[in-house]
Amino acid sequence: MTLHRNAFNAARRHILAGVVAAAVLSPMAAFAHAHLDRSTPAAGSTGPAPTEVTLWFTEALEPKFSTIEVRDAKGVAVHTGKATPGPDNTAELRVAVHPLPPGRYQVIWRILSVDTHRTSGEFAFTVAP
Ligand SMILES: [Cu+2]
Repeated sequence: MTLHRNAFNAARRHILAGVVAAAVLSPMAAFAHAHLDRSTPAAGSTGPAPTEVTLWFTEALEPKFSTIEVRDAKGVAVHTGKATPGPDNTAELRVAVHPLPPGRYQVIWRILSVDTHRTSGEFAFTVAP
C-alpha cells in the first residue's frame, strides 16, 4: 500500500512538474524579448549633464541580473554603483553617474527579462559644453 502510494505520489509529482514546465514555457513563446523602449538621456541626444541614466524596456526585468555601464570617450566608467529598478516600474532600470563634464558617453546595458531571455545593447549621448 505504501509502495503504491509512493508510486502514485511520484507519478503525481511528475505530472505536476510537467504542468509547471508548460506554464513557465508557454508564455516565453508569446513574449518578445525585452528591448530598450526609451531612455533619459535619449539615445543620440545632446543636452545638460544628467545625474543618472534611466532605461525603460519593453518587458519586466530581473534587476539582480541586469546591468548598466556608462563610459566616457576614453572608456572610463562614470557610473556609480549598481543599476537599480524603478520605484514602481519593473521594466525600468537606472544607474547614478558621477558629475559629467562635456563630452560623449556610451551606455552599455545587459539585461535578463522575466521570461529568462538575455538581451543587450548600447547607445551614446552627448553632454553639451
Ligand atoms: Cu524573451
